[in-house]
This record gives sequence, structure tokens and C-alpha cells, in this order.
Amino acid sequence: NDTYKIFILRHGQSELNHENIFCGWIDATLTEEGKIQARNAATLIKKFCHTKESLPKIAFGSRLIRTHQTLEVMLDELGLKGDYEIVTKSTNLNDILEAHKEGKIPVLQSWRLNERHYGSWQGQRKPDVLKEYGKEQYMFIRRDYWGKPPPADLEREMIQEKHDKGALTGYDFKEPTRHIKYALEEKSGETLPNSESLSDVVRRLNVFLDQIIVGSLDKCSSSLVVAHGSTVRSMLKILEGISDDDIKDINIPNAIPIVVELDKATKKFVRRYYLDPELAEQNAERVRNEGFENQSQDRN
Ligand code: DG2
Repeated sequence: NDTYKIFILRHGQSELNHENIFCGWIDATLTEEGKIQARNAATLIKKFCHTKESLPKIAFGSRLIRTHQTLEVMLDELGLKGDYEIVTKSTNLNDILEAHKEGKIPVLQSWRLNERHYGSWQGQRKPDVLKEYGKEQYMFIRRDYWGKPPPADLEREMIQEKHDKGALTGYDFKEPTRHIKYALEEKSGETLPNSESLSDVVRRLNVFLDQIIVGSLDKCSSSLVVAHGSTVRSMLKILEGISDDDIKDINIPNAIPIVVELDKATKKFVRRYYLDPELAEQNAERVRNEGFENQSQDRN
């Protein structure tokens, strides 16, 4: 076989997806439906791969819990659960591949795969934002390559995060959870955003995608990436060279694996397809229309 395969998907349905709320960097967990979607995604990959040998040999997630939960369910369903090792703290490819040498599946969790930071829209219901901004601005900020929401009031965001976890009382304003959660990144000098356009996401993801995700393929030949709506769109844009204009029309459904094949010699893009194209099309259409109607949130 002359291609490497990257299985790319968006996490399963999160609590905030279910509520039709902009999530971004808020650390929402999966719904029960989201966990079922994750299991189904793994079943599709298992069927596609036939043998254990051709299953992904390395996995990537963001620093947000919804991707960790999706990965955990998937690795379990793929029969790899006992074999994986989380290597969050390293961004050095050789360190990451150490685990691989011992027969482990390294799982790397990086903020570079986080959802785009949705600024002040985070925690707000999509229909409310649509009403406040109007259709044109709503779609521009949500889908244009250069559209960027107003910056987040980080204190408000932290309150939201605590509130989601049911722990609003006793919150210390001098110690925002974000600085605790991302202490490692901040210590190593990363500049973390408080609002991003898709073009900002592409910029922060580009080198990581090229050097770490694509870079690991010579050793691992197939990999699994569980990311978010915007980071999946960014990956496809970079790998395929999709134009700034065309990327507007691509919407990513929850937990349906996309296979991206790259030529082994050149690492250039060869083809891309969904493992369940019909369901993907239906659910992508729902994602496109979020905010516009009172839709049922059952996505299967
Ligand atoms: C969604 C994307 O991201 O929202 O931030 O609410 O993949 O983490 O659920 P995800 C969010 P849209 O850009 O599709 O409105």
C-alpha cells in the first residue's frame, strides 16, 4: 500500500453542543450520546482496517476533556486500551516515539489542537448570538476564514467553566483556572489566545501538524487525531490546500472519521473520504444551520 492514513475526527457530542452553546476553550464533557458516537466511530475504523496491524499506532487529542473522553472510548473499542500511554508533556517527536518502541500507542494532547478560541461568544447560545449580531455578522465571524469574535473577558469565562463543573462558590478570582490548566504551556512561553479566527488557528497548528502529526507517519504509518470543528477544518485546509474562500462551506459533524491519505514518498495529499459519508453529510448540514432554527439536538 502506497499511502499513509490519518483518521481525523471531531469529538463526540459535548454537553454544550447539545445545548447549542458556543464552546471554544470551555472544558465541556461528552453527553451519553457523544460516548455512543465515539464508540461507533471506532467501530467504523475497525471495519475499515480489518487487521490489528493496520490500526492507528499513535493518537492525538487537544487539551480539552471532550477529546480525551472520545479517545478513551475509541481506544477501548479498538482493543488498544491496555496499550496506550499519554505523553502530554512532550512535544519532541523522539520522546513521543519512545513509547511506541515499547509496543505502546502514544497519545499526545496538545493545545494546538484545541478548538478555536471563540472569544466573548463562548458560553452563549447560538440563537442568541445570531439575534444580537444579525445573520451576516454571525456567519462572517462563524465561518469566514478571517472572521474573529470579540475577545473574551477571561474572568467571565472562568466563572462559566467553574459553573459548568457545579463549583461556582468559593471561586478565587486571583487564580483563574486557565492559568492552572495551561501552566505548562505558559511556562514554556506559549502565547495563548483569548479570541481566534480560523486563520489564527491555521497559524498555530501548521508546524505542529507538519512536524509532529505528519512527521510521525514514517514510524507509525497510520494515526488517529481527535480534534474539534475548527481544528479539523484547519487540518483539511492545510493538508489539501483548500482556499480561504472554499473552507467557509466545510462543516464537520461530531465523531465521523475522515480518512486522509498521504503519498508515502512525498507526504502529499492523495485523497480524503468519510467512513460514513451519508451520515456525515446529514450531520454537517445540521452543523451549518446551528443557531438558525430550533433544531433537535439528536445527531444520529
Ligand atoms: C464548536 C464549533 O466546537 O462551533 O466551539 O462551539 O468542535 O469543540 O464542539 P467543538 C464550538 P461552530 O464553529 O460549528 O459554531
